[in-house]
Amino acid sequence: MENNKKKVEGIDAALKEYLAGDTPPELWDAMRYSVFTGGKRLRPQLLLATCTGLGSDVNTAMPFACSIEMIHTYSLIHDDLPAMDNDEMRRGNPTCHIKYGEAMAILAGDALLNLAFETMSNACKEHPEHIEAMTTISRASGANGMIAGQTVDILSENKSIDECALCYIHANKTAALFKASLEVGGILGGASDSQRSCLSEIGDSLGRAFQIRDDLQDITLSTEEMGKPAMSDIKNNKVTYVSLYGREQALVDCNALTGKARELIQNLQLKNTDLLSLTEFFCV
Ligand code: GRG
Repeated sequence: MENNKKKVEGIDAALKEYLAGDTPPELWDAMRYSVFTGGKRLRPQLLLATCTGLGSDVNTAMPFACSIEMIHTYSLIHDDLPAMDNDEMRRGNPTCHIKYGEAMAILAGDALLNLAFETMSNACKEHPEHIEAMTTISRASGANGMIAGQTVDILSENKSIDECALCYIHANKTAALFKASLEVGGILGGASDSQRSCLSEIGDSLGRAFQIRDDLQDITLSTEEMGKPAMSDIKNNKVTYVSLYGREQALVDCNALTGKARELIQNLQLKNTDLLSLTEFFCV
């Protein structure tokens, strides 16, 4: 845990440097508020753990790790907006639009997305061979990834969707960024083709497990423990993994996906156990 705290501090220190702008202050305050209110930094940690596990250093990977976190944060700001999930609390604090107003929240999200790509393109100036890492993140966060998942999720509200549609939503809305974190760690760490396909599978499994865990927590944790209203999916009339398969099956499937990811990680014979340790966040 001490080791994990140090890693999160390293990511936070780098994010602070990228988010050092201050004009206009209202915009940068809203951006910093959303980035620095208690995120677990799971995606950047996965990216860095993969890269260092393959023997590469943290510094080359840090701009990409921070960019994934900026994109994740923008997606949360926009997801909380009245036009999407209409949430007033996140991580135990008022959501960005509640604190800064809807217009500033939209702009803060837009600005974080742009800052992510500015950060990655600056990194690619020094290492043009890392352009593939930026392409991977663009694809995973865009209309063939996270935004596609969010679109189908929004279109499915108040509808009884089937297993196939729910699988599509989870694979794209949630798992795509986790998968990209592992893939980018692999690209920057110089993984072989077979290691890279293994990393994609690990990222996809962890991402799906994470969403099932989130669905389980929605019905088992209190509002205080969640940092946002409990039972929100049920209240919003959304089909979840738990409502479709039942709690027992969801527990089994979440742990099976994490177990599969652990097995694949062990087969990779990485140079440290950081990636394996991170899988603890994906079990129930
Ligand atoms: C608005 C384009 C767009 C996409 C939104 C991320 C997302 C897509 C929606 C969030 C809805 C949700 C609760 C998804 C479940 C998985 C998830 C992303 C949970 C939050 O991730 P954590 O726990 O967040 O890693 P922290 O707070 O640790 O940063």
